[in-house]
Amino acid sequence: MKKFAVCSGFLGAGKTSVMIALTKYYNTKYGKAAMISNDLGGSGLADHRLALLQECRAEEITGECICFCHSVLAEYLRTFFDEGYELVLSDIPGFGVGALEHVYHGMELDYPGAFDFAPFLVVIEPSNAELLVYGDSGDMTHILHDQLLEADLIALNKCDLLPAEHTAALISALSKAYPQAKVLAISALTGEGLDVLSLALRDGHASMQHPAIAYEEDALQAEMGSLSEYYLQYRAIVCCDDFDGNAYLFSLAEHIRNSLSKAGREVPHMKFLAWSPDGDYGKADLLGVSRSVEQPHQFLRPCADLAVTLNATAVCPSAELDTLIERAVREISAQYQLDWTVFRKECIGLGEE
Ligand SMILES: Nc1nc2c(ncn2[C@@H]2O[C@H](COP(=O)(O)OP(=O)(O)OP(=O)(O)O)[C@@H](O)[C@H]2O)c(=O)[nH]1
Ligand SMILES: [Mg+2]
Repeated sequence: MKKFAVCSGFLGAGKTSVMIALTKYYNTKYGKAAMISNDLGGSGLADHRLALLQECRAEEITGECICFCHSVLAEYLRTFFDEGYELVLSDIPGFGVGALEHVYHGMELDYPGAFDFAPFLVVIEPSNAELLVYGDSGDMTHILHDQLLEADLIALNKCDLLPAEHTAALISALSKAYPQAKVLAISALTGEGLDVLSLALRDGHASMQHPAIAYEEDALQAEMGSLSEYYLQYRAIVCCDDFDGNAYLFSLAEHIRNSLSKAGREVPHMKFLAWSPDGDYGKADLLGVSRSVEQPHQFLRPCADLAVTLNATAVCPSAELDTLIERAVREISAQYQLDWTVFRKECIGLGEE
């Protein structure tokens, strides 16, 4: 059994967290699992680094969506399968809509019979599930709806944040609205539901359905076109003995959140990952300007030398985003007396020339 699964879902739904948790769980229970992080910028993704820091077998495919680079994806899958990996998961950049057609059907056309596709997995977080089930129709709900139409498996993630009866109501509403999919309640954080999800991926098969995606390509492209992708990597040398890496990441995230909010911009997801040479690391996430900064992992020890990676998808013109983030890094790093050197920066306006 050698399966490949796409893990789709909206920005910040928890795709990377689910892939990491599932890969680890699968390794302890069933066999060898591996993961691929896919994004549009150059190499050195925060998601990939996070997977390595958590000791997962992981690779990254950068610079292009796996929708459009089948030979690269096929090469990675063959390598993993030759190494004895039985389940390989990959996420998808942007909104993910169309990935079923482009990745599963596209790969089957290019390499007939070569790969066994696991059920197409879509991860959704409770606030977006609520928007979809109980909210008004709008651009956001159209995108979420189309994502779920593609699903063979829907994983309602972050269930640790909900009371049990609330989870049950959402599962029931999603099952009714998307009868083609099996709907599961999971938590990448606590591990809830990973047993059922693992077995569903291991034993199930992709339906290879052709869903009638209602949202027009043009409208989707316009939505995507309002986004900018930002990738920054720098090294920071600490000058004082009492440097607190967790406070530094929090201050940085808070500064950027406030600046974006003041400018009337939005940030579906921005990741702040920093690690020291001994493998200790801290992570902060911004999941919208109106939500508080989350710190899912904290440094355990003081550190003197840091590598920092910031990745963001923001609803903001690229030049403005660049200026705003640059200023935040400069001001907060000065406050914490860090000597910092940028070694890679990319800012891509998806709708800009
Ligand atoms: N409470 C809780 N938080 C979670 C869970 N899964 C993920 N998160 C948090 O949700 C945020 C986003 O998670 P990611 O895994 O980075 O989401 P993603 O879908 O990969 O995001 P993009 O790569 O931007 O598309 C992070 O702060 C995670 O720590 C969960 O099960 N419970
Ligand atoms: Mg991710």
